[in-house]
Amino acid sequence: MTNALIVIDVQNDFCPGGALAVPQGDAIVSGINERMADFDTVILTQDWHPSGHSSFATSHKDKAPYELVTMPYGPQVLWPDHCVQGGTGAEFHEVLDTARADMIIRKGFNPAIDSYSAFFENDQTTPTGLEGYLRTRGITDLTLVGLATDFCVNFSAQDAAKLGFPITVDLGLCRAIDLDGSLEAALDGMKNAGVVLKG
Ligand code: VGL
Ligand code: ZN
Repeated sequence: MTNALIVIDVQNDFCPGGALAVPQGDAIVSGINERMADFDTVILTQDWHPSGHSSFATSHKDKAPYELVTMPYGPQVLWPDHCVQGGTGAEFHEVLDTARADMIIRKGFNPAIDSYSAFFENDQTTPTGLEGYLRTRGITDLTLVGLATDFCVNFSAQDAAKLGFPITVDLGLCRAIDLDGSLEAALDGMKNAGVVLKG
């Protein structure tokens, strides 16, 4: 058995003071660093959008952040501009121990498609390459932590379960955005998908 800790989007824009701040998003960072020692490998994901990305409300006429639109691939929440490639908001939180990571996977770089999941873009078809990385390295067991519980952690966890990986989400090391009941829906969805919820 080879296990991996996958740390989802612990970036400045998702922490207090950032463009899409998750309440207490920074409170999990030192705990995540401590957990790294329990894993064979550590993987970080980095939300990484070009400016003018289609998930930004500013890219849509007469739309405000947190409104829902229909994209060719399905419903999409519109967000404040965040995690713009090369900007400080896209950098990892300064306390995160990035040196322990074997792999950093970027996502959301396709201008036309958002990517909550570390495995597939929001069309649920275009792979990020993470599955191939895990399989070719013989990594079998996954634990997810990070931001945000109800979006990128949720979609990543459900995709991992669909791909057949044993997957645990350590909720004590995650924080949620919680838009209109999205946290409860995410917890139900993960449970139904066979994700083990811890903490
Ligand atoms: C995320 C909204 C937009 C996340 C990323 O990391 O959960 N949420 N982009
Ligand atoms: Zn994003």
